[in-house]
Amino acid sequence: MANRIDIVVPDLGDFSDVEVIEILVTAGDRVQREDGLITLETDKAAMDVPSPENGVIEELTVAEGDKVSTGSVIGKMSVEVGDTVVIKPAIAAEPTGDTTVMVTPSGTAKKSGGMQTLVVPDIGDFDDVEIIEVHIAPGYSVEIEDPLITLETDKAAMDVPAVVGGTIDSVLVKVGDKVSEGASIAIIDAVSRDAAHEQAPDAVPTKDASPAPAPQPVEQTPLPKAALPTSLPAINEAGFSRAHASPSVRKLARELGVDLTQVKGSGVKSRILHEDVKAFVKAVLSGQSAAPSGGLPKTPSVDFSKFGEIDIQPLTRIQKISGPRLQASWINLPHVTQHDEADITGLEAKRHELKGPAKEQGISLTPLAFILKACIAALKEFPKANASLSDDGESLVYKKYYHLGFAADTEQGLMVPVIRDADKMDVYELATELKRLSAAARDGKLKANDLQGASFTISSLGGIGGTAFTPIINAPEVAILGVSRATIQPVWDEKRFKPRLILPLSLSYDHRVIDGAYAVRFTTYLGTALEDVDALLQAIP
Ligand code: CAO
Repeated sequence: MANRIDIVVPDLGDFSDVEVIEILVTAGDRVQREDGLITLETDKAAMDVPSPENGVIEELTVAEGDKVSTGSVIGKMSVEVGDTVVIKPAIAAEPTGDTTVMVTPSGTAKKSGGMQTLVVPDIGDFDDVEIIEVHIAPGYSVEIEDPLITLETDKAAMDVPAVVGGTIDSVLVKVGDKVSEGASIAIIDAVSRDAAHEQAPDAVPTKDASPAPAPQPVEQTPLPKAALPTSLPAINEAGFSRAHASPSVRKLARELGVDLTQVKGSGVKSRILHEDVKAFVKAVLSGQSAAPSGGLPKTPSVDFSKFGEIDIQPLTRIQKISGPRLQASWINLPHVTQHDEADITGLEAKRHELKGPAKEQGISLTPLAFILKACIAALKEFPKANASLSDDGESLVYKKYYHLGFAADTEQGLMVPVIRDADKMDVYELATELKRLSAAARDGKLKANDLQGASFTISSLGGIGGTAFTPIINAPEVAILGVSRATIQPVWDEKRFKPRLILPLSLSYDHRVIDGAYAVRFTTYLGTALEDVDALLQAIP
């Protein structure tokens, strides 16, 4: 037996006469409690009205463009007896979980740009609302309306978007903080609104808006057409959170495994609608649309709690961004790793001599500064290692600059700051830059520019240990040098074994660009350069 009940718009807080912008269900649809039924939008918010119960929609009495307020009847549904048939007119009484409110504050940006504080806008009746997600970090580029943080009360989750575009200078909140209207979220180095308008006249962010700068400057290279799979690409978490879509569309996309950054929105202001998500899935499955990555067999999904106690910790934002990029490089580039060794006995003797005086000047002279210097020499001799493949894969782009990235281990995850024009620096300057950038990485103070434009990368695990490893190339670069811990080894000098300090080197290279002979010539040259410490110490060539 079924009961027929009215579907009523719950408490909308201060809003009334709110426009219906999307109808999410039709008569005959079976829905679960909290499924979105219609989407409403005010000048400050987009919100889904959730189903009050499990049941079947009998009719909807509203259409897109209609205006509704708290208590408006929007349709009827039949609810199975046995289910609680209690309609709670106030959303306040019922946690909705799925009700996301996109709050668009009415704040304005200073015309001239400059440092500005981003604050929590009017969020209706809510106070002391918990931050459940922080979408930004120092150095991130944001566009107007990009989400900064997500707040959650017992009745709603809401994104707080940027009112001005620019580069985040510092973030003043963290997950778990409680905030109210007017609380400071972040300091932004704003671009002027005029400038933003020049790029996007209606100031509406599009899905093509430039994403936040990545901690690793790795571009995702599409698979060749012939290899395109007919399954869905992996979700790009960074882009997903920026997509212009209502909560129920996001939920649908999550359920179907659709990456919203790949979907073209056909709604108002390019909003992604349910139909867009469904059309995208159909197109991919029918092979009409090319999924840019993915299509790989999935690893098994395991309920670990069946085997013992577990603790689930969310990935950091940096891990969420760098993970797919590392995977893209690993999948798209044919990696080969050349292992080699360099005798750095002389280099270390000299470094120990210079270390003390350098320290007095505040310079920490580690072996890495010398390795960077030797790499510059090797890159000049073997320019393919400093090149990239062109987008069409038909030519090589040789770079006349030497911007060296180096992997830095931080609490938030792996970051790759870039030493610009490293060829113009001596070992002391390189050591100074290493220290400055690795400290900035660990303190979350890197600027977008510090993370971009590397032409070659070094990943040194020498301070920690290890004998060899296979670093993943920071695509679109074509090579990366891994450095492990130097150890004393017996070396035969035709008469006897001598104790020498041997540094393990591991050069991963893109085999489309560099072949084995070129790679081993590179590492041999690098080893020779590391043995000639006096040449490395010479002033800038
Ligand atoms: N062999 C032996 N000792 C080494 C060495 C090597 N290859 N490299 C560094 N050391 C020594 C240094 O000399 C220093 O000792 P002293 O103070 O006595 O001179 C000590 O180890 C610590 O060095 P460091 O790690 O603090 O400094 P660094 O300049 O070598 O490295 C940085 C800086 C940022 C690269 C490093 O701190 C770091 O984060 N490394 C991890 C990189 C990483 O995670 N790579 C993996 C990427 S893939 O997941």
